Amino acid sequence: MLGKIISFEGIEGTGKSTQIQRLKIFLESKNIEVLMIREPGNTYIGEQIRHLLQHDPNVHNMCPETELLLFEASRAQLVRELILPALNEKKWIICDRFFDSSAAYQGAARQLPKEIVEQFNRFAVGNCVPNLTILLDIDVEIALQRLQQRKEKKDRIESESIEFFRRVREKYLQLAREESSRFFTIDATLSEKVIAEKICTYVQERFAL
Ligand code: Z5A
Repeated sequence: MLGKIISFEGIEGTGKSTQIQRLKIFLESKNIEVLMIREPGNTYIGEQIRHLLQHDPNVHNMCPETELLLFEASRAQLVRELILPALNEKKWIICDRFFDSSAAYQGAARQLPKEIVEQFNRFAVGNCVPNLTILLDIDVEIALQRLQQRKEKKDRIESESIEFFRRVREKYLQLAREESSRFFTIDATLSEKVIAEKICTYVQERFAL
């Protein structure tokens, strides 16, 4: 049997990184080997692309088409260099974002054609579709308040308008309705502990751990 892929999605500040750490500890307590990845990034190529996409101070005018292709390039490399080998070793992969992020950010928020984004997503990942996608859903204003407490400077995508993030959130909710057997949606305003308990209970039951 191959390993499994669990992806986490949601707008920024929903607590993905926090919950991923907790799920990793839970899975390891069941003697499951876990590989954690984040998009974009992880491979050498992916980290160079992450810098270009988010932090390079010389990037001011990236067009949506380029943005999509860069996310997909990072993803294609990640799948072949890390995810497929780990699945073959029966590891479970926890992804901090995967192709649904492109549907939400580049498709819905940047308003690139849905069909094009879907085609590029398929091209980048091949058969690597998550067994489960956990959507941490939160009101955009609350997520942005959480992020304001951070000291770091906002990156290029974080600097987008509130309307942009509303479109991202709506798209995630739509995907969760359309693919209800893959998605598990959680109210991210609950406490960290309660969210973690809900996720671990769900994963335990779903995969009969
Ligand atoms: N992007 C894209 O456009 N297209 C794509 O295909 C892909 C990505 C793959 C990657 O950002 C950016 O790339 C992202 C989408 C875009 N940009 N935006 N905007 P990233 O990797 O730098 O960051 P992120 O994925 O958006 O996540 P984040 O900022 O690290 O947030 P988070 O992981 O969801 O949340 P957190 O760090 O766990 O928690 C945030 C804060 O809330 C922190 O202070 C916690 O202590 C607090 N927290 C966590 N849980 C709770 C609860 N339950 N209650 C109260 N407070 C909490």
